[in-house]
Amino acid sequence: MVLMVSEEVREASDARRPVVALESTIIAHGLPRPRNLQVALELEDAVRREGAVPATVAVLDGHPRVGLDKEQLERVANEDGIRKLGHRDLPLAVAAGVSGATTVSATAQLAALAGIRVFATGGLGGVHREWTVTQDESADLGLLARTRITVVCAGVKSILDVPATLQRLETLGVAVAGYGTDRFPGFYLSDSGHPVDWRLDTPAQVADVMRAQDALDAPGAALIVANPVPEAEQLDPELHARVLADALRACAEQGVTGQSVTPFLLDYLVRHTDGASLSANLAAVRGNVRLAARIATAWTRG
Ligand code: PSU
Ligand code: MN
Repeated sequence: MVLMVSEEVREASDARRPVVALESTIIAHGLPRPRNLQVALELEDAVRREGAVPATVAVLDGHPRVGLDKEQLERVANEDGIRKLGHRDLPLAVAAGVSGATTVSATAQLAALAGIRVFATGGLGGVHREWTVTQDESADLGLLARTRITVVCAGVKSILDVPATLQRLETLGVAVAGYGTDRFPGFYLSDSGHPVDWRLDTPAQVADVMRAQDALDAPGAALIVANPVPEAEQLDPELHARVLADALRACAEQGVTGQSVTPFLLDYLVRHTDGASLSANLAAVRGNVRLAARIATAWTRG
């Protein structure tokens, strides 16, 4: 098997102790250096403090890895030329022997392969604005439509067309629930301005839904637990609207397309909000990681 699962993660899984998968694209391409390494370590620590085992996922020298040691995390954070790998890129990266950070889609696929059921990230990819022209829809959505995993996120990235993404998730049959809210969170913002149909308030309730997914033996699809960033830590909505409009304009003017769009927009927001978008992003991810660890704990107790 090409998949390399760390000893710590394998032991925890075998003993049915809680494990939380973490993606690495946010580390390599979503956050600025040197803060990114600190954040990677901090997120792993947050999972441990909740009594669960973190399993950061990446591909190193053609080996897909689930669970990284400190040196491997450092490579993801600092290595120049580390690629961004969606799930379609995995076989190509393995055969070529290259290294890359995994997006939500690639992480979910590898985590599921390793038998991990709970996964935390910042914001999901989705349908981009101007979709009718560019056809740019993140591969995250298609993969989540056929992977039985619970993803804790702060909604979808607000740089996207949020209502179109919610519609796609409905069409694809992916379950979505707000955590402690009936509003769909807006990544940097606590509320995207759109409602969600279902609300869950405790990790035990989330675990019940996961068990119901299994009991129904329905087609393998994800459960999205949309956990809002606390209002006190969100990005100022007015600043968000203004800078995002500028960022989208700059993206179009500079002809940025494909995989580069998301990192470009996230970086633009960091630079033009004086780091405020970074603080909101980090607050969201931290909250998601903690909640994911609690859900994984409730899940293993069932
Ligand atoms: N969440 C963040 N920052 C990120 C991402 C998520 O807070 O950088 C990454 C995830 O890995 C997600 C990817 O899968 O952005 C989506 O990229 P694209 O739109 O190219 O599919
Ligand atoms: Mn894209």
